[in-house]
Amino acid sequence: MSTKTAAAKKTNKASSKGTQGAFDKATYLRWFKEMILMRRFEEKTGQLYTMQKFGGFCHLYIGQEAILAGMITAVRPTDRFITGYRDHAHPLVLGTPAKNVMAELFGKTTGTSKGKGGSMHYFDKNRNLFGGHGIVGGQIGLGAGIAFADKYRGEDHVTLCFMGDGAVRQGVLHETFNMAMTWKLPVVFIIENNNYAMGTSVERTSNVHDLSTLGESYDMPGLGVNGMRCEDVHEAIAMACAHARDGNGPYLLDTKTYRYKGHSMSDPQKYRTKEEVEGYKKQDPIEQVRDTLLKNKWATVKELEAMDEKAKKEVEEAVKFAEESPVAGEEELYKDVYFQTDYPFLKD
Ligand SMILES: Cc1ncc(C[n+]2csc(CCOP(=O)(O)OP(=O)(O)O)c2C)c(N)n1
Ligand SMILES: [Mg+2]
Repeated sequence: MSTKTAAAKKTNKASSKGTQGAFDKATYLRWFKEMILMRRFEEKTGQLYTMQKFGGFCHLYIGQEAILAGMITAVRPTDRFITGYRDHAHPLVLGTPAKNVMAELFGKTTGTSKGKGGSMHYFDKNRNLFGGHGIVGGQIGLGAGIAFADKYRGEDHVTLCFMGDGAVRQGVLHETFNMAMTWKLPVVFIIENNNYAMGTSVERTSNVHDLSTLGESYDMPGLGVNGMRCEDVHEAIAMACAHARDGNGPYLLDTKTYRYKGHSMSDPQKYRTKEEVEGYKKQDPIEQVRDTLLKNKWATVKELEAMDEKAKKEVEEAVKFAEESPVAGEEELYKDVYFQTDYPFLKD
């Protein structure tokens, strides 16, 4: 007997197809501008971490930029966003000034969370960014909760809930998928599938390697997306958001991407070959967008270099700002921090 559900039939296992001709010059320039800033910011962040300018964990987004660039041209600024700890690029693409993103890394009062969140916990209320979560999969239930609040209030926002391929193996995914489908919540689950959870590949984690099928038991539609192409990501997210906004409930997108750097800053990377990394670099999303801009004569090499220089300058200024900003005084320590004294197990 077939166990395929309606959603299984809806699940499109093939990557969405190339649609390069459908996008205009302005969109490609926007993608280039967004991605080059993310790339330069993260390159500098890696250097600063090595120089011990800031501590804690540090997970870089280099290689994965097409997901956020394709996303930003497909959503409304009023939509909601939540993600895991590989989160430096999310505030950048949502428009948080680079200087405040950098200052947060440095633990300074001018950071997005006054330096109390650091690398893994970016929040920006003005841009509807609800974290930055260090607990793998912690954002999955919270993302559905935000969507529930919007539906309850009768607002037509969509929540974009990002997670890694490792996070999908957390139990909370199943509870959340079930409730989100039952209540038809306006949430799009986006797997930033870089094929590794620390050093463990998708293939070693489970017998199910096609992550776009993970919602089938709940009748949730899913789609595999080429996450190295802004065009494919934009199309998939625009479609999934329209589906959710129209009251049809959640969508699952498995965007296949790659991180060029290690999991965090201390990763000997014994689980993959240099050839594998080089293979993905040949599909670099920034280079792809650059090629399209040049081929169509929408920009000259010089103009693109100038955009790159501008991004580098913005990052340099962000570092200067972060270095010169003050650290919080003692009086700040317990402000905006959950602090409860009446736990039964706490003694005076
Ligand atoms: C609940 C929980 N378990 C384990 C960890 C340790 N941990 C940190 S990152 C990570 C891997 C997650 O990989 P993935 O979801 O694919 O995200 P990526 O790092 O590839 O972006 C693990 C197991 C954690 N932070 N939280
Ligand atoms: Mg991963």
